[in-house]
Amino acid sequence: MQHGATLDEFLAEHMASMPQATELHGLLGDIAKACIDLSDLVRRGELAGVLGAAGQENVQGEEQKKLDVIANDVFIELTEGTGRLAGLASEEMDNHYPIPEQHKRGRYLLTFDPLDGSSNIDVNGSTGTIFSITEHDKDDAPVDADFLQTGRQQVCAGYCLYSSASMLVLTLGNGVAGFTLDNKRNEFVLTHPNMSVPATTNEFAINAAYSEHWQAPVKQYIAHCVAGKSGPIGKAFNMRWAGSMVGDIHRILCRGGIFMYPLDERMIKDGKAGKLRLLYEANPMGMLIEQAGGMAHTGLEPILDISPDNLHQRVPVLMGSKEEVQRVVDYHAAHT
Ligand code: P6P
Repeated sequence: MQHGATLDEFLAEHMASMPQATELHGLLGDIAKACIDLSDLVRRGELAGVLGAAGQENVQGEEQKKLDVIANDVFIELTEGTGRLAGLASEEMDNHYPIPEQHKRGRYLLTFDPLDGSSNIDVNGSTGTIFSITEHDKDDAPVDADFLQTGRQQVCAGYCLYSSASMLVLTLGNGVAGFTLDNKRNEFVLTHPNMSVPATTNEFAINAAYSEHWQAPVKQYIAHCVAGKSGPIGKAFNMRWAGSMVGDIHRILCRGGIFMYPLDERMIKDGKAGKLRLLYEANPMGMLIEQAGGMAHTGLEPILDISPDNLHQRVPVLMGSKEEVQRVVDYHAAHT
């Protein structure tokens, strides 16, 4: 498929041989529409009156931004009545959102983080929407447990990055494609047909403010990175931390890197298994990274193999260039 094709044209060609293509193609069109609406709101910021706190907390106990709530509502409004979804679940809702009685239920479950990195929104930093699509192959309405599928069961995963350009990046299980929003046409246009993560890198992404809490394998790895050419890894490293997983993962899909949000002693004390959520952050991003030739791991197991316990389960996250992720996995093995 050539540069400049629209998302619609790309999906028509790539999904021609897929079963239920029409419904999934339509759902991706709905998601694209929601992302275009959000991109406009993010870009207009204060002019649209969407900055600042919403004055309430979400199920994670995190302060919600106005745009967290607005983004969640935009996705519900644009998808609940299309007959393509059996249900939705998101970071912003305690339980799943059932399709209202008056609407036909469809085949797919949409699990999403409506506005990832929302702490960046008031300072004009990168933010994004992350989405994961699985199937609900039962006649009855789904319950929360029906969303608890492994990352390997995703039929589609993607994100929309709201940054200097807005980009939709997705995988249907056969490679990763990136589309740039043409604001003049309000269309996503194919600009990155085959995104792939370089196997090697010299760039790591981690919030180094928490280094005192890291466990031994992570402390050892970062120490080896900053030891530079004379250190055990034998090369000088650079560091980036976007404060939004979408921003960091997009950079890694473009030029390589290793993204780390590991388990640390603070989390263990708080009874948490990590910071990032499995169903709507680690799984969709893990599918994209693996489809792009990278590696997605907790340090102890591949992320996509995890059987979820609950909608908002947290996991440690290491993902990106295979050589460095494997190195950190080896450091974990050496410490067990
Ligand atoms: P910290 C955003 O809140 C998020 O969930 C990810 O998008 C991002 O990578 C991470 O948390 C940032 O966490 O602790 O650096 O603010």
